[in-house]
Parts: sequence; structure tokens; C-alpha cells
Amino acid sequence: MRITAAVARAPGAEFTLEPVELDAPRPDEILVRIRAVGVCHTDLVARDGAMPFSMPAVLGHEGAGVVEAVGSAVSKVAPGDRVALTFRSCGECDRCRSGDPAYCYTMPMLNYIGMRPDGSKAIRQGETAVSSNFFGQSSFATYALAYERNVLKLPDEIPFDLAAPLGCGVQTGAGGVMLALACPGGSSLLVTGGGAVGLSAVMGASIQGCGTIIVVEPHASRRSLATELGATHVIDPAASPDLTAAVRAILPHGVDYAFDTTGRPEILASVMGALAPKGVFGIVGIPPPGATLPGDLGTVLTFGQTVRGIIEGDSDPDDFLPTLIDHWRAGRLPLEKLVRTFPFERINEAIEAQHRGECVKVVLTLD
Ligand code: CXF
Ligand code: ZN
Repeated sequence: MRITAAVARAPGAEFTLEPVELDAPRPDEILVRIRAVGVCHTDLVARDGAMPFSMPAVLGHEGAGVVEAVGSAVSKVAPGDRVALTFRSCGECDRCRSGDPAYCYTMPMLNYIGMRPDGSKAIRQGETAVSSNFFGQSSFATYALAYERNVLKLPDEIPFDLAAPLGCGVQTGAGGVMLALACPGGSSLLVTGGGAVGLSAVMGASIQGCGTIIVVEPHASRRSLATELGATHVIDPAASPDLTAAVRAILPHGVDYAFDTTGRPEILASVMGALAPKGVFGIVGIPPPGATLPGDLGTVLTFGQTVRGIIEGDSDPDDFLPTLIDHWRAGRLPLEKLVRTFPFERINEAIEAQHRGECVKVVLTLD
């Protein structure tokens, strides 16, 4: 079928809205009419050429919409169902079986390579195959193909624009703190970066009952939103360039947990200096290529510290997304404070506004 997609044509170039052809759903595929799609930092990293697929490409991995048609092997959803899309996993490997689908053995192949695992591309433009199947969806488009493992049926009351970012950014931040770090009530947490993932971590920390929540963020509006969402302290890196000292001025023994959303080596190094004995540091920000683990091994050994990567908040979306929706319903996850909607056609303008720090989570909406 003919659809409209925001196509990434060259590293660093703006998206262009173009007509493309999308395959009919195969037996295991689900055709979703996209009504809202969040923009995640990973989409921009991919647009700028850092993922292992060729351009042109259709990105987008926080889609939400209505099931239009399903392949013959699909029973989880039916046409007319409202759904959110998330990352794809195989459901059969050891990690998937033990409830860790974000570490599926085939995660790269199912999410990052720009094609189906058999090498085919579901989107084309004339004779040109277009890289797609991004996170098993490529939802920067009017329609997307997804799979049973990466669709979740939505309750009627959650609007598409709030459901969309649950599929990556929100589950990464909230899950990072609630599931991966599993911060206990009363514990202290340092969050570096107050974007959508960092502020979702703050909401997660507030749900967990953390006693001290410190957020480091350069934009004043995001610092005040962090406070509104439960941060007990905020640090402006321009005013406090020595992050380690700024954190130790609040907690002399350091923080129990830290969560980095920036991926910036100098920030990671400062966070290591702010970790308490037995402190655990979770990293979700994408580092520059070749970056090494932060910190001094002797210090890590002496103080029994842990540094670990976290993908998608360690979540199993079929379990965790309904939990997050319950928290939203109860007012504990006020997603509406993070989301700003833009019409799909204004994707580049929306990304610019996010870049300038004028909004936290951009969600593109489609009729
Ligand atoms: C990212 C996390 C870091 C590795 C690439 C994929 N996931 C979601 O945006
Ligand atoms: Zn993402």
C-alpha cells in the first residue's frame, strides 16, 4: 500500500515526508495505522548515520495507533484494537524466556539492522528498497508493520500521544529505576540529564519512594519540571561544573544509585566519583563510539561498586507497560507534563524545538 513516511536520506539531513510503498502484512505481521509517534534520541542517532543500515531509511520506534489488518498467524490483537508499539524480541531464547526480552539474543537483528531477519525490506520507493523494520516497526509513517512481541493492547482511556512514549523513553527511564536498579524506598539516586528518559527516571524514583533524588540538567525549565516530578535537589552544571563535589555537598558519602542518560564520558567519570560504597550506576545514554567504561577499577573494587548498561529499563513490555499505565491512571506518572505534540508534518521543527530545550518529549500526531 502507498503510505507517507518521514524518510532519512543522508546522515545529519532533515527528514523528508515522502510517499513510499509498504508491504502487505506477512502471516506474523500486524499493520498499524499510526496515530502518534514519539521521537527518541536513538532515532536521531540513527538518522545521523550511527546505526548499521543504509539510507534511505524510515525510523521511529515509539508508535501508537489502531490495528488495521493482521497476518494469518496473529491472535494477540485484531483490527480495530488500539495499540502501543515497543521494541521487538524473539520470545524464545533464554533471555526472553526468563523475562528479559530487552536482552534477547536476537535484539540487534530484530530492532537495529533496518530489515527483516530474512534480509527483506518492507518499504520500497520505486526500485529502491528502503531500510525499515526499525525496532520492528519504523513508525515515522502513516502505517507500520509490527509483530505480536512488540504490540500491546491499550485501554480506551489513555490517549495515543501519551501511550506512544511508553514504548521506549518512558519504560527506559522509569524501568531503569523501578526494575533494573530497583531502588528501595529511602535510597538516594542521582540522575544525569533531565530529558524524557531522565524525567521518567525521576517519576520512577518517586514511585519507589527514594529519599533523595538529585537531577543534573542544564535547562532551567527542565530542572523546575524535575522538582515538580519529585526531585529533591537539582544541579545546574553551568553553575556547578564539579559534579562530584556538588553531589558530595548534598550527600557526603555519595549516592546509592546513579542513572546516566547523557552517555557523555566526562559526566560518567564525575558520576563515578559521586557513588557511595556499594553504589550502583546504571547507564542508558548512548556513548560516543569507542568510549570505555568510566571510573577507576581499584576504586570500584575497594568500594564494591557496580556499573551496568540498561536496555529499555530491563522491562518486559507485556508486564511493565500495563503497570506504567496504572501509575499514569493513579496520577503517579504524569506523562502529560512531559509530552508536547506536533503534527507529523512538522517533524523537523519539533526536533529543533526539543534540541533547544523548549520541550521534553516530542510526540508527532497523525489523523
Ligand atoms: C537504544 C538504547 C541504546 C542502544 C541502542 C538502542 N534503545 C532505545 O532507544
Ligand atoms: Zn528509544
